[in-house]
Amino acid sequence: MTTKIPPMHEGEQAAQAPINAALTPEQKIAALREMLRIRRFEQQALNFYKQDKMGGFLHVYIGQESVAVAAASLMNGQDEMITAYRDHGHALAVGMGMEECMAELFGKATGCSKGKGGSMHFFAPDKHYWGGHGIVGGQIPLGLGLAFALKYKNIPGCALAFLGDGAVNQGPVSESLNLASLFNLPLVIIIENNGYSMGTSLERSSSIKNYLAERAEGYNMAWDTANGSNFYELRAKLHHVMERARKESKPCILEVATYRYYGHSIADANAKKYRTAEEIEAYKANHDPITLWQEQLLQEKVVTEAVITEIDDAAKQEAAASIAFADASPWPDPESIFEDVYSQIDQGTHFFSDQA
Ligand SMILES: Cc1ncc(C[n+]2csc(CCOP(=O)(O)OP(=O)(O)O)c2C)c(N)n1
Ligand SMILES: [Mg+2]
Repeated sequence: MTTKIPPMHEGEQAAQAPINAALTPEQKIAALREMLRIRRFEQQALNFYKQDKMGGFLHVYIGQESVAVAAASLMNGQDEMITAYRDHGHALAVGMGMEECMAELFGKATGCSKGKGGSMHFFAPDKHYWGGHGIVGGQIPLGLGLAFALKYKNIPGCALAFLGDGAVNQGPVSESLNLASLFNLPLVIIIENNGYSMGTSLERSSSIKNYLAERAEGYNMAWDTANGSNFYELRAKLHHVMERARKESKPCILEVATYRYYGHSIADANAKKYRTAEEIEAYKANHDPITLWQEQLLQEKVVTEAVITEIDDAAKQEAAASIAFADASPWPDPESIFEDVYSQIDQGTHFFSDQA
């Protein structure tokens, strides 16, 4: 039995999908703005990481921005999102501010996790964003829990759980797939397949026939694939599986083909050893999601080159201002290390039930 979701709205056709045809010029520009904001934010972050302004690791999302932006653009106030440690793009896409995010990278008290989480632990439950997790695949059982809670509380939303191509092979991911299908949970699993897990290529880490998402069949679950460089296709496919999860309470896997331009983390000493400079350059030249979206909007006459420059300049300025904010912010009080260990106790709020 095959459970692949029937191919629809692929490539060229995707622009005509109702969810895309309904987009206003402002919404299309907003998507471009979000992608540029993420890129400019992370370019500043990696510069200052290299200047020793941050502790721990820094995993940048540059090259993958379209995925988080497309998903966030479809969230309806009742959907939830969770991801791994490559979490800055998702955070900005759901509406977190650059200042609180940059301050978190600097380890400052004004950061979104009060300077105690760093790059891998951006959180904003009030924006339905549940982080930011460093244990590979560990966010998938948590995403399953979000989906279970939605169903249990009769909330007609879906849980979006992102993971990488390497994380797919973790045991808890298999356990989660089984339970999601067995309990018919509204879980949308999005594999951001960027071809590598640290320095290991997909071919060397995963035993597959064609696609990682095909593993869904072993759990009697639907699956599909999407081109991460095509914003319209991403939105059409995501919308389809999100609606199915919300309305029919059915899980699925959507595998997105994407690519990261930098090393696994900025401290990745092997960054230049496991793939060629030509491979990276070819991807940037032919598949960059921001360039392609810009070209699409120019072609549709939604923007001019001057408007793109204006939006990009604003994103650069906002990112630079967030550096100044983070640098000037105070360090956390050492005593605060004991606070915020348990969300309900320390904050007195349980966002999830509040927002039902
Ligand atoms: C349980 C566990 N094992 C190993 C690691 C070390 N580790 C961190 S990221 C990573 C690779 C994951 O790659 P992928 O899932 O493809 O995500 P990407 O970094 O490409 O976004 C590994 C092995 C970890 N953090 N947790
Ligand atoms: Mg990967």
